Amino acid sequence: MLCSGFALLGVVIIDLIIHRISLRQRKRRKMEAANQIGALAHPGKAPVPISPGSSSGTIGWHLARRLVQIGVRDVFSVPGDFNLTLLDYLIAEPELNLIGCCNELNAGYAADGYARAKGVGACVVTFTVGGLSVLNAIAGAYSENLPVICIAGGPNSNDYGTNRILHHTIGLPDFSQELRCFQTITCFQAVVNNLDDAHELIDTAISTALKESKPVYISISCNLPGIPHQSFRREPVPFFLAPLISNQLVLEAAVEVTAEFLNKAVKPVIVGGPKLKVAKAQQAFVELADACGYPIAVMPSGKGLVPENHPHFIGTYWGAVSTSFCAEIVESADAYVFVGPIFNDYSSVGYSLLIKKEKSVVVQPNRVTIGNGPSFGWVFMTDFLTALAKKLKKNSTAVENYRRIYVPPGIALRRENNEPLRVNILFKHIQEMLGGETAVIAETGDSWFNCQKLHLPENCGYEFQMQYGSIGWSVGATLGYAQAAKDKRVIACIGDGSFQVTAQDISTMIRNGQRSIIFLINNGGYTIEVEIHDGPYNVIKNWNYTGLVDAIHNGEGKCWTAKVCTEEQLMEAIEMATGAHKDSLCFIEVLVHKDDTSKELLEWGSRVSAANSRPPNPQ
Ligand SMILES: Cc1ncc(C[n+]2csc(CCOP(=O)(O)OP(=O)(O)O)c2C)c(N)n1
Ligand SMILES: *[C@@H]1O[C@H](CO)[C@@H](O)[C@H](O)[C@H]1NC(C)=O
Ligand SMILES: *[C@@H]1O[C@H](CO)[C@@H](O)[C@H](O)[C@H]1NC(C)=O
Ligand SMILES: CC(=O)N[C@H]1CO[C@H](CO)[C@@H](O)[C@@H]1O
Ligand SMILES: [Mg+2]
Repeated sequence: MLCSGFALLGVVIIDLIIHRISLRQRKRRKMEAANQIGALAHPGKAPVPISPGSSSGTIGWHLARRLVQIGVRDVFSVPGDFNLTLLDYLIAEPELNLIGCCNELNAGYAADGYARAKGVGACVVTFTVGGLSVLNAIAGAYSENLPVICIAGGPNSNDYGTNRILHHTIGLPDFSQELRCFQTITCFQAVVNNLDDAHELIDTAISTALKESKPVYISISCNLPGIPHQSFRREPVPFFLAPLISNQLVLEAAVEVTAEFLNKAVKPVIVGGPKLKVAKAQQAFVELADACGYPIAVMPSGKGLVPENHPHFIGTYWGAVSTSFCAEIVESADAYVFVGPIFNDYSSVGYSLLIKKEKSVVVQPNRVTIGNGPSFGWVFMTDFLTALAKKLKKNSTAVENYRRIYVPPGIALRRENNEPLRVNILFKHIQEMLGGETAVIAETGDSWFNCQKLHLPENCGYEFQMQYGSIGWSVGATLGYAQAAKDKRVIACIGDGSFQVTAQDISTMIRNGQRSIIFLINNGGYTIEVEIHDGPYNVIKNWNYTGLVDAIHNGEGKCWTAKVCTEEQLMEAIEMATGAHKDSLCFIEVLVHKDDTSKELLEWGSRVSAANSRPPNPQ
């Protein structure tokens, strides 16, 4: 699969090269026209556009071409004087679209959302003030295994190794803080302040991001983007990233031991985790499930990676807050295969899972461990699952048990007219909106739990940030995801507290003609925090959220807002958002009671609270 992916990329790239010439000609005409208008409007101050012919042979051109080759079409940015010339080279590339954001944090989150939909994302920021502002988003991309190329404009190359104090720094001659911060949250850092090694550094950074599926940092001195250099004379040859190949002998041994272990189990199950995505093993996972007949469950952080319409799907395994009957089947199994799990304090509900290591097989992207051992390395997930599928005896005992005991969950009660809207009713209606042409984006907060219970139809996207859990992520991620996945309508569920962190970039969504539907769930505070540990700090100032979005809209672009307090108003708003306003950004503020939470949050909150407050171990 990996191989065919690269072959496809190759074909796409050749295609792009062929089209480039005609696109360049078109762009040149466009720029000439724009230049004439600009010259009239600002005599003597017209920006000097880079004519496509003259940009080739420079770092700026090389970087722009590389981004296009790997599949980036939109770059999220905030300009600054340390990087403006670089931006000129990016906009000179006909196939790149620069999207200006309100702040760097959102630009980083947008690159994250874009990478989720397209496989890779990029953002450009200025030196230190921009770089330090985007850090939180890049750390989040690391936690989610997303290849995000974070490009920062750097100081003039002559300033390295001098004692000068530069602006946009903390006022010391040492200006390496930005680099040192990025060292801890990216898998590679390229500091380009010399043309001679620029080609190698840029290419190593970009290819490392793709190979490791992690973010990288590229800093480019602001005086270099436009200087031609021999190494950039030719169009960069597209990357060929050799696929990882398992050690055949280890693979055989791992499969043999696992098959022996599972074939003697009475009611085995399989549970998919979040690393299925980075291992690109979703298809192999389904093939294994089909071949062995075991039930398949998904860990909360893996939601969206396991097909929920599969006949063996039994729900989300999340310990005490699992979907109905799922935990019972998983925890009573005598063997379970966890594929790509991450067990942390949240996914383990405060370390309360009833899972025994000796009954488990843990399949990671490059390693398989059976029970307390043995453990096999340099075995890749897809190879392993595919080979294991051929060696397992079919055993449908656990699926049959599940079907015997299963009772469907209750349906939210119909309320009297004008009764305040309940969260469970809101999500009943969101469920009805889902299809293969939608994607759900779930913000940290009670939306984690409410969205977790949505039943995803085939091809419905699902994104959230459960390992890192930084509130505000979803606004930028919605912007980036919608820009990358034009065939899907994004449905974002965002709490009021989270929205207050990053609200500004609603502006960028409107400016780019996006048509996402945002449900702003206004419960007057940080409800998820209330359930872990309450205090006066969990109450927030109420805003006029629709008023805010209307003010940002300001009559430019297509945006529609509504405030809803009852089920009738909600139904009417959804009808408008999917009908008359289907081509607009739709923002629906849903007012609910401050204590109206999912029941899962109540249970999970008390368990996480107990784990947080474990006393120190005796010394
Ligand atoms: C950047 C960041 N700051 C603080 C937190 C701690 N935190 C976790 S959830 C949360 C509140 C979320 O409130 P809201 O978005 O309104 O969600 P809900 O009320 O639905 O739970 C806070 C402050 C965090 N996760 N990330
Ligand atoms: C499952 O495996 C057990 C142990 O090998 C076997 O006894 C049982 O018949 C199998 N059940 C089904 C339905 O395949
Ligand atoms: C909230 O904003 C809207 C404009 O979008 C306005 O009509 C409404 O009066 C405002 N509400 C309050 C309480 O000011
Ligand atoms: C607007 C702009 O391009 N700003 C600066 C970017 O860096 C070069 C090189 O240092 C400067 O000449 C530009 O003024
Ligand atoms: Mg809230």
